[in-house]
Amino acid sequence: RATNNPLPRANDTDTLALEILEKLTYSLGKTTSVARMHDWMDATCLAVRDRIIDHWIASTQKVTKEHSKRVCYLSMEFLIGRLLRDAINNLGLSEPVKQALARYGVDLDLVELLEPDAALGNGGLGRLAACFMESMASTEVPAFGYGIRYVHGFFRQEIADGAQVELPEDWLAHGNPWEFERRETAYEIGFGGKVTMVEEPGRPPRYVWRPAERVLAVAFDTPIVGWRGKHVNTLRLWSAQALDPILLDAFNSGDHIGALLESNRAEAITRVLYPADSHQAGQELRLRQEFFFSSASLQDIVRRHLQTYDSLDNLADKVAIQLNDTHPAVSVAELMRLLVDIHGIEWDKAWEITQATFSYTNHTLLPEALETWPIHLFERLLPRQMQIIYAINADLIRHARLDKGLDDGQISAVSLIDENNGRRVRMGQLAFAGSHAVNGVSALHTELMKETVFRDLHRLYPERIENKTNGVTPRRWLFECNPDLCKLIEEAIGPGFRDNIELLAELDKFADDASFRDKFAAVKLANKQRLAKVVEERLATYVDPKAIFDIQVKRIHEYKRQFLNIIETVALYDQIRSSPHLDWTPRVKVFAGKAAPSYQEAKQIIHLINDVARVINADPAVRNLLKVVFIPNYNVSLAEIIMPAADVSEQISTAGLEASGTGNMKFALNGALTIGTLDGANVEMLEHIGADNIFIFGLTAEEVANARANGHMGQPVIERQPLLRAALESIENGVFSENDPGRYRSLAGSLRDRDWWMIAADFQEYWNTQRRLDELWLDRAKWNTMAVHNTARMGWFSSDRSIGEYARDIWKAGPKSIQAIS
Ligand code: 26W
Repeated sequence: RATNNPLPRANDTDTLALEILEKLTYSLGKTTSVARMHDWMDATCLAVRDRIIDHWIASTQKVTKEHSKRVCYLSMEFLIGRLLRDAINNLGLSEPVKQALARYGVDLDLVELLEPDAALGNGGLGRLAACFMESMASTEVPAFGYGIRYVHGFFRQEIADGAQVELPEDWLAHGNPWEFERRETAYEIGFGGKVTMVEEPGRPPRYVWRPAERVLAVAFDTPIVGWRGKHVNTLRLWSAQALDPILLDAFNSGDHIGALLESNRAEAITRVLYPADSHQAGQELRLRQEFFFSSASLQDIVRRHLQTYDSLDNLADKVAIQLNDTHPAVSVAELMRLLVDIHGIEWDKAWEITQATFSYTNHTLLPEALETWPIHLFERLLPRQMQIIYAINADLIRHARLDKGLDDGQISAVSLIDENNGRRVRMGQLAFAGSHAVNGVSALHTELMKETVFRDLHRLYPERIENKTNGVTPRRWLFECNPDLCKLIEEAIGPGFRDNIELLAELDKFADDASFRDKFAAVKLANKQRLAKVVEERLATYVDPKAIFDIQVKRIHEYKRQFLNIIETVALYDQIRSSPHLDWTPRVKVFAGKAAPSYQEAKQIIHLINDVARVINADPAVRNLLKVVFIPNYNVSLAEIIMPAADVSEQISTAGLEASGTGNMKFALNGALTIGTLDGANVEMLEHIGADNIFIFGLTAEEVANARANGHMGQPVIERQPLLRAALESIENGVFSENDPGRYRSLAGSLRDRDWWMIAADFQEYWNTQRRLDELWLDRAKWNTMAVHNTARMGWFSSDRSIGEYARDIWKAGPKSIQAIS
């Protein structure tokens, strides 16, 4: 029997030590005596990779043989982080690899730190895609992730004199041990040019697109291994290359620079990730990126399908394509082009296939983040896709008017073309129209989708919108980042939770067991000590691990309200100074996160946090009762240290604005208590964890909408609240920015004005809730009981559960056991 699958390898230390040595010798050309730490890192990755490949080949063969339906997850972002620990842990090799390296005097923990952190994403949406990839592998859903192989991922952040500085990120500089270049898997991607109609006797007219420009999309594959190595999926990222890398004519005639221009222009498409996660950049290059990876992925999907089946009629039975937000929404038009223009399928039939194949996830309702493209740009870059969008729109409008009786106003609301802002293509409506299922990412967000951005489309297609609440992978966000807690959990309830995370619920009964609680608290303290060490190393600031670690880490955005947090910090500082005799609970306020480079208000908030930190940390009057730290360059690897070290998790967005949040889940899973608003998935966390174990405050989404509609202003509220008033005055009078006293005048002014983010409106309740936490800290047994309840009740927020629901309700793919979940 021909198979390239070797016998299963032994998982003992001897075997691994030998394999790592072989990689060092024959793949890297180094001996143990000259090997540097990065050589050990490469050798370890390569040795572990071989074992993944064994499983990868087996998984691929099984899926092919069984003709299983595949999920294709199209995402402009995959915020992966490091992969070595994930791979070692999922393959059950943690101990043998550690021991094997120890034989050469090498520490696995230090080796892991040398792997670059793959930051091919901005924040929540990209990290969700990465968690989903891991969960699809772990739950054996056959899947391809499709995205872009950015040369430069999300920028590196430094803080200089309190302000954010952006530096280029260069994760590929020393090669990437996980990826395989597939030079044979390459597709031509066109841009611009003309569309002509070809008429042949006896046949309907055909449209032929002749692009003015073509670039090549080349596949790079990374295997994603699931829990216990049961299944391995592929993350396929596209890299742009010039079709003709150097123009030989120009080269030969001596124009050496000109000869390379084309390859530069082509390769620019995948050079850099756009660093804005809340504002549409509107740049032509961005639209090129979107079409580039959409078209490459669809050509790949269609080609692979036709390798097995002789027709595209059954495409939707064999592939489900998930659109991760609207970034790949042009796929709807591109698949129609492939089906109709290239494969000669009749329009209505093609539309049926398209709708049955696609589904779309919305991740934000913020109007400024909804993608629209000017018609003239779209038309110039993608002339045929523009025609197809017009045709889809005509069908949609005809249906709305004739079958559903919509009036002109309602028609203009559902139209794929926005006529009110200089004619633009609405990517959200396009994704909605082209999909059989559309989902939000938390219960609240899904309801708001129905009432706001998709109100009219929802009325037209009331069955289409459904909810799929986000989740996070417990492998990375509990097992790998908090091994000591897992050991403790296993001692209490046995190892079953590692295969079925909902079994964490059995931990609930240990919440009142004093000896368990103490051990739980001891693990938390050790994790806080580890974070304190990082803070000391990076900021030269001492923080006391015995104080409350109160942490807010996420992208910096006005709606996420880091500003509210820092105002409360300033108010607390004032109170400690004016009443030093009171019994204040020591607190460390930790912040981290990046601002989009062009988002001035967010950058000001970072500056303010750093200014406040400098003043408070240097003031002997607060006697270490309060410390403020902003840790630069927040990324996945830093999050893995932070999540296990939190006592308090700040999830304080203006209600109705945070679609779900996933950091909230990581914190609570690791035993932090949440202070948060009734927003996104916080609402469902409240339901699972129970009102006694979470600290909810503030206006509801409905109250926010009403306040805004009724012309809410901050000033009258500020007048009534002395704490807020004093804190705001000190910020706007330059107490924290003596060299530039006016620096925060406009930031503070925005609160006095319409207070759009309801910071003044929510301040007093936020303050009161923080003081309840202070008080609770004094009863440590009670605090720890609540912390245990948090960990015990967070199992439902596993991305395995999210993926199970997508598989069952939307994709109709994956193992029968998953599709049968209740
Ligand atoms: C066009 C610019 C742009 C780029 C990215 C606009 C919007 C985005 C993302 C959709 C923003 C994002 O990451 N949203 C977050 O998605 C997470 C995963 O569902 C949610 O948990 C967060 O609440 C949501 O803000």
